[in-house]
Amino acid sequence: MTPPLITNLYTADPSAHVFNGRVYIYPSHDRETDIAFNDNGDQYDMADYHVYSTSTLEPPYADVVDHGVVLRTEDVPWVGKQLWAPDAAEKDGKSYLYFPARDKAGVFRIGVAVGERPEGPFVPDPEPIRGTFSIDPASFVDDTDGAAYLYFGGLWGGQLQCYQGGHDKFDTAWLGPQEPSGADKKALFPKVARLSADMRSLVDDEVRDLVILAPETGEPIAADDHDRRFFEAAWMHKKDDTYYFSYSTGDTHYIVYATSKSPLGPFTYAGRILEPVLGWTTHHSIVEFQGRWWLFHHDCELSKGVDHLRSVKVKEIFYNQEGKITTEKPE
Ligand code: FUB
Repeated sequence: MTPPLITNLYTADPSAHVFNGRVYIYPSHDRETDIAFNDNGDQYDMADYHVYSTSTLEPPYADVVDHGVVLRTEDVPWVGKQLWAPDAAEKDGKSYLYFPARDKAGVFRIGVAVGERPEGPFVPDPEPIRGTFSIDPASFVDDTDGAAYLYFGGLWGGQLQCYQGGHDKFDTAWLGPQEPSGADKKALFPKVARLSADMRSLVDDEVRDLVILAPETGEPIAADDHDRRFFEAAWMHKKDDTYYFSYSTGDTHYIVYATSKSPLGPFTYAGRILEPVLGWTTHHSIVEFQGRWWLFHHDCELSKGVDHLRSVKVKEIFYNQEGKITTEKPE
């Protein structure tokens, strides 16, 4: 059994980046609650973020540093509750923490907080990023041209299904653990937006669908294709000239990926990266460090299977000659 990378707290949804030659990890901070479990995710009632860093990804993980609390619910004027999966970016000497939370009306939004260093602390903007909604922001700065993107979205408790009538129309009839289904229905797409030069707003407030196609038909993945349709946990990375968009399939518990030659897509489904782990949720990130590629993820082994008490782990991944991701080292 792989040991957890982080053991001083329960942590989940790890977004890993290499800044200044060191790996920084931006996880959710899970905590005990007496909230009844449900499929809306109410039991994931997190109230602050810690940042971690390390210079080595080999056990026994002797150099993992907890940089302490970098942002709390009460620091952010618009937040009501549930600080879910965050991500971070660095640009022009400043650090940016992107985070989803329910606002005071219970609607998930995405906020940004700015810091002077990757380990924080971070000062939040007073309002959520205009144009954003739902959960699980993932930022990506393209090394080709420096353009920055924000990917986001999540079904059921993440509320993505409430925007089928338009990005500015929140339909409360779709609240809860539901999504489109039926023979001729397309899956809902994750979202992508360009980040402005200040990294704190979207270019033209514009949010687009990130289309994921089935390779065998060239058509969008079907809503009933629960082994491959997007559920939550967006992540983008690039290797050579290929963009890899990876995500969780939610109720089928896989981490899967799709590829494209553009960060805006369309993407074509390409395969699985992680089989189901112990616990309902699965969420990950992928980063290159010292010439090797690493999959950060979480499971519930340390809490002996308590769904909302998760622990961050890391394992090496590989690419075959065609650029397909594999968890086994090719011969
Ligand atoms: O941690 C809360 C939620 O659980 C995340 O936002 C989802 O991706 C799932 O991991």
